[in-house]
Order: sequence, then structure tokens, then C-alpha cells
Amino acid sequence: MAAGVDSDVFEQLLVAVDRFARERLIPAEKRVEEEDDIPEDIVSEMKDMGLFGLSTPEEYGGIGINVPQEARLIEALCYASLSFRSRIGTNVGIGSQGIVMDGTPEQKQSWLPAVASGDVIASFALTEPDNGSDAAGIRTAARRDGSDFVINGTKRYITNAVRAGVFTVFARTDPDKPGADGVSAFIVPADTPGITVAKPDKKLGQKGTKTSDVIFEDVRVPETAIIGGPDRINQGFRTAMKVLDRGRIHVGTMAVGQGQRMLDIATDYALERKQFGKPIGEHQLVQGLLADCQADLQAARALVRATADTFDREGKAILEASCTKYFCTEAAGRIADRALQIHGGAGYMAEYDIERLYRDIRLLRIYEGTSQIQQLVIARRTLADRMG
Ligand code: COS
Repeated sequence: MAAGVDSDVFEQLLVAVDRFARERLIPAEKRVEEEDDIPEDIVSEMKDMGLFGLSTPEEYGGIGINVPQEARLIEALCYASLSFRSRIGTNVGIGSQGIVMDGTPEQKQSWLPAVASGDVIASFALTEPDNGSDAAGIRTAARRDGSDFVINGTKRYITNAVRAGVFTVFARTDPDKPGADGVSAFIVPADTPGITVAKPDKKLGQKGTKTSDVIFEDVRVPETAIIGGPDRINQGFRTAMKVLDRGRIHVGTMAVGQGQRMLDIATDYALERKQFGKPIGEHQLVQGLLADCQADLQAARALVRATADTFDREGKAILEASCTKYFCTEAAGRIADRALQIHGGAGYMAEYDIERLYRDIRLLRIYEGTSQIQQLVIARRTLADRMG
């Protein structure tokens, strides 16, 4: 089991994050929605709390929580808008974990301290205009030129690209191998000549988060930029998948945090709002909606925690991570829908929080692998286990 941070220190951190989410972040949500950005004073408080380095090992300046601790802490943080989590999310998760998991000691020393402090934002560049779910089909090319590689291609929907100091970029180093086998992972500083980050995308929800296209035109990097060093050429797809496994547990946790928030909002509304002479929470059909939310939430939380324990114990949890991401994010979608329904007409109005949370939560079923990709992973592994 990964040690994680000392349990007393962790409990204190958990209390601090819980309070920060409720007292500092939730009151700032409307401002984030209007300004479509996270205020800088909140970003500096996040840095001071060490949130950018939550999962970075202590020896590289981070807090070094393990996955079971992450499952509790991210739930507390995600009681507030998911946009706050996104600001630290690529440093804690997909942007940095490739380096943490497979990087050389020199790569870790060069990048992780600045990632942990939040001085450098790390961004994960896998998805392309023509390759989203089919991640092994990526076409961005890294052509060898002596001891360098020259990268050309376009990445799409790259979270925190406009804020990035470094990208982990997945590119095809062997044009003769069409699938997963020809892909390598590179560490590419964002100021390398030839990189253009496009204007942030306009989105349905999660205002304050930033995604953009990133265009690579003759971007030259040394072979030592390959994650794990030159010998790990053509191993990048496996790095991406390992990063996404941990990321999928993280996204399941986010769904639980938001699920609790939406259930609390719906419960408060059911107690306040009166129809037919009594609070709507006393009507059995509304009780049915609340009960279904609570049951989904309890099941989702139990699954996230069980999967986090499996990942921690066994060092991987591919099937379980997909089940978790699939169940928890679909459950959050159902909770959002019922919570909005309990609000009636008010739920459709922007002045009520549930309208925003409903839009925000929708993305959880798409990013870091759609529900359909999770179904595919689950079914393939279930069949393979049976076939031996
Ligand atoms: N951990 C480690 N290795 C993994 C892995 C995992 N979770 N999943 C797959 N691999 C390995 C496989 O073992 C295989 O290696 P070997 O050939 O040595 O056995 C290799 O990677 C290729 O795997 P596979 O054949 O399963 O690849 P597919 O092209 O069929 O696709 C899916 C796999 C569809 C599951 C993958 O492309 C995927 O997850 N797509 C979604 C991408 C995604 O989440 N995008 C979001 C981007 S971030 S917002």
C-alpha cells in the first residue's frame, strides 16, 4: 500500500479543504460563472494550501497523498464547482502523472517541484480532431532527426493549455505501426518554438475551465524528452492508459462530491418549498426522487473507495476504474436530473445553483473516456477473464 501522507496530517488537510470548499469556493461560484475564470486570489490560496501538489511525491515537493486519500479529498473539494478542481486538476492528475509514473529521476527532478507548487501548469495532450475515443489512432507525428524528434500535429480540447508551462504530448514515433505500439509520450515545454495554443473553446458548462486546440508545427525536442528516456520509445500509449486509469477514479470521486452537493440542494429545497399545503418533501413522489439520489450516491461513494483501495493495493485497477468512472458519472447525471426536477420550474432558472450544476456535471460522462468507452473496457475484460 502506498504510504500516502500521515493520517493525522491528512485528516487536518481534509478538514481544511472541506472548509475551503464551503466557505471560500462556493461563495465565489457565481463570479467564476460570470468571469469565466478562477480569480487569482483563489489560485494563490490553492497554491498556499499545496493543492497543486496533492499527488506529487513528497521528495519532489508535493504532499504525496495516496489514491484512497485522493478519493476523500477530491470529494470534499468537489462539493464546490468543478471549475475550481480543474484549475489544479491537470497538475494533480493527467498532466503530471505520466512523469510521476514513468518519468526518469532527472525528468521528475526537472518538472515535479514546479508542478507541485503550481508555478508550472502541466497539461495532457492526447486527443486530436480525428481521434478521441480511438486514442491509439492518433496521427500527431514525431519524426526522428538525429538525436531529436520533430513534432507536427493538432491536439484538441486540451484542458489548461492556455495556462500550461509544460505539455505531456502523445505522438506517433513509428509511422509503420498504426496502433498503440507506435506512440511515444514526450515532455514538451510550452514555450518551445512552433507551439500555438488557440483561443479557449466555448462550452455548455464548467465556466472557468479552459480547453483549447494546441498546434505543433515543427516542434523540435531532444530524445531525452521521451517520458522514461529514449529506451521507452513507442511505450507512450501504455503511459497514457495508466494515467487515465488513475484519472478515472479521480473523476468518479468528482462525481460523488457534486452528487452530494446536488442532493443537499434538492433536500433543502424539498423542505422549504410548499405545495398542496405542506413541504414538497412530505409528498411521496418527491421522496422517491430523493431516495433514488441517496441510493445512487451511497453506491457511488462505496465504489470509488473500494476501487481506490484496490488501486493502492495492487498498483492497478483497470476494470474497477472503468466501472467506477462509468457508474459514478452516470449516477451523478441521474442525481442532477432528479435534483432539477424537485426544483420544478425554478430548477430551469439560472438564479438557482442546480441549473449550473446540471450543465457542469454533463461533461463527466464524456471526458477521460466516455461512458461507452468504459462499457467497452469493462465488457472486454469481463469476457477475457472468462476465456482465461
Ligand atoms: N493500462 C496499461 N496498459 C493498457 C491499458 C491500461 N489501462 N489499457 C490498454 N493497455 C495496453 C494494452 O495492454 C495493449 O498493450 P499490449 O499490446 O502490450 O497488450 C495496448 O495498451 C493497446 O491496448 P488495446 O488493444 O486495448 O487498445 P485499443 O486501441 O483497443 O483501445 C481503448 C483501448 C479504447 C480502451 C483506449 O483507446 C481508450 O481508453 N480510449 C479512450 C481515450 C480517452 O479516455 N480519452 C480521453 C482523453 S483525456 S480527457
